[in-house]
Amino acid sequence: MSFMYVTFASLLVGGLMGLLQVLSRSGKFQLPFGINYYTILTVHGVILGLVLTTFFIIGFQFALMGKTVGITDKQRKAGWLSFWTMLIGTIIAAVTILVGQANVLYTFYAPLRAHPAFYIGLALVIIGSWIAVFTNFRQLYLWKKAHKGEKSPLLAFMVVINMAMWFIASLGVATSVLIQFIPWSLGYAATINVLLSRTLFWYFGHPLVYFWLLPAYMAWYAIIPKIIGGKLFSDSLARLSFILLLMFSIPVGFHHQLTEPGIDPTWKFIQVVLTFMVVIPTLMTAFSIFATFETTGRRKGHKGLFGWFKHLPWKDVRFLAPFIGMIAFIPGGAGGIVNASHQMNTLIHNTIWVTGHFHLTVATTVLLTYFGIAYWLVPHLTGRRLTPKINKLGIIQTIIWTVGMTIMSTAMHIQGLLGGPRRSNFSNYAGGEQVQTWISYQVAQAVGGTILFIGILLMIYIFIQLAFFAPRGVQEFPIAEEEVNADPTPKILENWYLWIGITIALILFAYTIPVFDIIKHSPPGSLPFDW
Ligand code: HAS
Ligand code: CU
Repeated sequence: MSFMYVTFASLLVGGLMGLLQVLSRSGKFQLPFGINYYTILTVHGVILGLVLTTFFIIGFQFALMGKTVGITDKQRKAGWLSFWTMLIGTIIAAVTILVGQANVLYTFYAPLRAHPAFYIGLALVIIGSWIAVFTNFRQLYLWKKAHKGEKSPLLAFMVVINMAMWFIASLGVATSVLIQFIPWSLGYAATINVLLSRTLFWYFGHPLVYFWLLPAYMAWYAIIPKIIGGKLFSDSLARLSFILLLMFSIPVGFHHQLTEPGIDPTWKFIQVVLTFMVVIPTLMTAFSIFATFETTGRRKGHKGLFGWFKHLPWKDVRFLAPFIGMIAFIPGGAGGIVNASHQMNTLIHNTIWVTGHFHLTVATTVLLTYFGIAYWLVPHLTGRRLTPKINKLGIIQTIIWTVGMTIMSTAMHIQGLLGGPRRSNFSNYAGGEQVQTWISYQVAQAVGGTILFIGILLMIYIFIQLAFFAPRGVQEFPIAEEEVNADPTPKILENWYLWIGITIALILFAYTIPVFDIIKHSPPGSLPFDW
């Protein structure tokens, strides 16, 4: 529950920043008190992209582990240590940004330089998350020891995959922060290798987006079926798709650096191929979820080609919110395929199209699923119930979100194609001729963003109701079961040495030579750019 408090406090703070941004970028609104646009942009990205997500995920995963494999007192203490380390890190980083000492955005690209406290705060968030990683590993390990020969519970398996991915990936950003950014910001090193820092960031940055997505997949595979009154579609398929996501999430960071000079195109090509591989487990997921919907509906006796679809529990927000999330992933994922295609990337890179892409993926697909989880997880934890009234408010919230995001994200995609930049405040570029071609889309974003902010206020209200005021009761923790006659899950799917081995081999293959090149052939390091 503590993790949830930080999550929803972050939603409010980060969301307010988002509102200020869309208003500011419309050119019709000046930030008050001389606040720097890039300060609020950094708060927005760090608080929503890094803090909200990480706190929600780790809290949710602790809940899943506790329910499936159990938690000892010692592990609970480790959970608290993880929480406080992350929270202290967050506060240090947040204060540094708010006093204007870290206007470097959430990607903190060198040579933009922040006050050392910003990097130290981020390092603490990562270290805190590692405590959770090893606690979760130990939870499953102890369960396995006590249940020799049995297969691990599906959700615990999924949590461990996500944490393994997170740990391997965050080693990249931790290296960069410890070896490059902290010494440089403290003044021990005069210059910094920009290309290396960005490469280490994206080695982490792409798996980061899958670290956000996998908890949503956990809910789609193993929780939604229970909510709709069905069973797990296939335990083996779910595990296989998580293994593939682990393997193909990390060796692909170059698809964020396709326009970056200094990386051999051959390696960009190889990483793009690996990027496209990730579509396979994603489509496996889509297939099996809709198969669950259909088999459940047919088993309940709904006839015709689409009878099962009509009778899905549309009025249950625990289902509706994640479902809209799934639908948003169709345009969101298709946009990702555009981004990853080298030629098309040259058109959309650094335009607000990319912002449109990730507001569909992380801010709709992922976030609506997180909301869908919170509707039952929060009352479950506080010993309350999701009442029909709050459920209805949740449905309204989901609709507000869908409308606001459709307007904002569509406008972002179109403006991006017209060349509208991302990561920048309003500017008419001294003439304003080109700005005129896209300014109406920018205004549409202000409209969509304002609707979204109303959605955030409603969500905060719902959260407070569920946490403190809803009537006492027992809220179910929905976990789907397997079919009675399900095929046994092949043992090989739990061969951690094999899958982590392949993952590491792929990473070494995709990164060793280009990183070696980057270190060997780099131009002299860059001086800091402070503002
Ligand atoms: Fe992305 C940039 C490529 C997925 C998040 N992405 C970003 C950034 C973020 C982000 C935050 O290659 C910005 C980073 C920054 O600040 O610079 N992305 C992809 C690809 C995928 C992808 C190939 N992204 C995500 C997810 C995210 C996320 C997931 C967050 C959660 N992305 C890129 C690239 C860039 C990028 C480049 C860099 C751009 C640049 O130049 O800067 C894939 O994983 C997508 C696979 C998904 C699909 C869709 C499958 C459809 C499904 C629904 C099926 C439902 C059905 C039912 C079929 C192929 C699962 C239909 C039934 C009905 C009844 C309707
Ligand atoms: Cu990516």
